[in-house]
Amino acid sequence: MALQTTFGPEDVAAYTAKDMAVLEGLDPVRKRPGMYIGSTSLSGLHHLVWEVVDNSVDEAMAGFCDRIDVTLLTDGGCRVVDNGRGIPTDVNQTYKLSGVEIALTKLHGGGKFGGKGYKVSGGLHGVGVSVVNALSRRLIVEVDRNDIRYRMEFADGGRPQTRLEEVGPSPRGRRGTVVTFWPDPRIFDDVELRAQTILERLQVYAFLNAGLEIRFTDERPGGQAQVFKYAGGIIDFVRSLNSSKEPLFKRVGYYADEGDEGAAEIAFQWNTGYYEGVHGYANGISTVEGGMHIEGFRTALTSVVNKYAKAKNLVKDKDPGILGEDIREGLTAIVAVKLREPQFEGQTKAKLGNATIRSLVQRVTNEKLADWLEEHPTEGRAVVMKSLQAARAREAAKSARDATRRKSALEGAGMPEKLRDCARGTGPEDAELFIVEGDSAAGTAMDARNPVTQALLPIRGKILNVERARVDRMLKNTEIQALITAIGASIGEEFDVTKARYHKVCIMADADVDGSHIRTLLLTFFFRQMRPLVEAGYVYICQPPLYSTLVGKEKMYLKDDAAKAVFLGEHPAHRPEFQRLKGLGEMNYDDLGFTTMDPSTRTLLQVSVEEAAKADEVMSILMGDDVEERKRFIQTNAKDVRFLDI
Ligand code: 0RA
Repeated sequence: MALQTTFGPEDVAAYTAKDMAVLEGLDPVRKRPGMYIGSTSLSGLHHLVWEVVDNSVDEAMAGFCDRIDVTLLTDGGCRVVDNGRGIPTDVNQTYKLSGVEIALTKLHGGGKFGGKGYKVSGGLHGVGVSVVNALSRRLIVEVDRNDIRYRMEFADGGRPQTRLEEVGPSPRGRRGTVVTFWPDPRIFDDVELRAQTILERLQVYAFLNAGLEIRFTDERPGGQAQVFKYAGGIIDFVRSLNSSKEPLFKRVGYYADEGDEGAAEIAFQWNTGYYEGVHGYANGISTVEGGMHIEGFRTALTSVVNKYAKAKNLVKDKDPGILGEDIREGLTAIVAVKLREPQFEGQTKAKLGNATIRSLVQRVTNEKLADWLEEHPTEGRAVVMKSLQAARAREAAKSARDATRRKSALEGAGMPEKLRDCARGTGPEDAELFIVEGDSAAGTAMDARNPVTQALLPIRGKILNVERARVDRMLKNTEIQALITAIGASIGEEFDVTKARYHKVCIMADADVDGSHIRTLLLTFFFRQMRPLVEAGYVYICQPPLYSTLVGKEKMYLKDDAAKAVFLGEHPAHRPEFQRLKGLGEMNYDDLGFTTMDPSTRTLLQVSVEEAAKADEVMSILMGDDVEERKRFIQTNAKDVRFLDI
């Protein structure tokens, strides 16, 4: 932050005309606000808050401040109070201005001087509070230093309304700075600060500065108040990010170190999911585009875990090689670095460019992560096992892709032999694929379908069952390969939903436990290998009825027990003669067509991503390596899965 206004004797001596040139007035800021805060829309408006808070956070990072209060006032103002050292109030001999006036009315060219350690930080552009002043219709700064309270007021984009005045004694023992500002409506499209935006940012600041207490109060009508304080810092951050997920192990790993290049602090924990959540920060600023710190972390992580796996004999010769992406599946981590002159690059200036920090993070991770794994063998083993599973799934996906590619190369645009395709007079929008469990059901469905728009792909449920299909094994299954070819849009990262040959892919399985197992398997497969198909809303579940009954001469179908109960409620005089439709194969083609396939009478359930994800979760528990977890799951969900062969 370019708010270095410490004017000790040595600084004054070091000052030259060249340094003076870096200080200018605020006119350029009002002329081109976008240059300083990015925009004059909401993001620019909030930049004012970040700019002020960053200064207080700098004080905290330098070890002089442990509490920051941010308050949104009813009149549209924003107040930031800290208990840091307070902006210097003495007069600088070179400029003949107080430190406060310099900080609030002069632009700093970013030249940082003095200071040991890494107390540089803050403002994305290093612009400082003077920019906030320039873009406010009113601003008041109050400083408590040496038991004296100082005050100075500005208006209309930073014009002093008072001198820096001593307004009385400080409240007992109080030290620090208060900045209150009112954004200028002549600059911003909208001057209403958003509580949620500010809250989220403040929470991150609190996570990144262990022990720092940040209070937020929205005094506007209906506003809320919150306190953030985390003794565990980024350890608590990782725990919170994983709180909605299922951690692979309880402990959150942590290591930190520093060198000439700067300091690095890393916290990590895996969850049982498949996403990578590695978040980088440089001097408290989020680097969503990544950068050198993230590169260093990834490189070392891959090497450390591979070395560990070999050293502990956790991988066998036949196992696939573990890549970085395999290790990062389900990893939640915070990589926070501090350095002297962060270079922010990239589209949104959110990528850290300093190459020295890459070697720092890499070296620290190589040493300390290796130590951590040595000290935590249970966790280390879990990480290697999860990475191996990811590697297997990745390799299986690749060979499945290759196999389908080879096939289509050999057979032209050849479709699987089992597929009973539709005539597809129109495009894929109207084409439907029914994945049918069992040969006899497929026979009935052949008679019931509309051959112009409805295709059939019979699947033998048994095969999937027997193989206890984990996704990697599933991909080797010929039926699944037929499915991939039939849909025609590849899988995994190469999946291209615009190539899908059907815009309705309907899973048709019996309404019993086996049927539910196959549904779960297929949903897992779609979720992991064809997610855009689910996201597009192209995946459906057929709802074949469980019962039929006669009302007079007319046959009625009832989906399930609930539907039966409703029916009995509505027909109290009905003689309880219900036919239980055991399987799809037992229905005649009329019934199947009417209840399940005919668009004008059927019930189809569209699958949401959440549902597919849920299926995937159930699957990973049922098929995973954790026997204890599987037992627990089966006990708590006994009603649904007790007949499953596991
Ligand atoms: C320059 C030098 C010193 C502190 C600050 C600026 C400072 C600025 C802000 C803005 C909001 N809160 C702040 N707190 C401190 C160091 C002063 C010293 O050496 O005593």
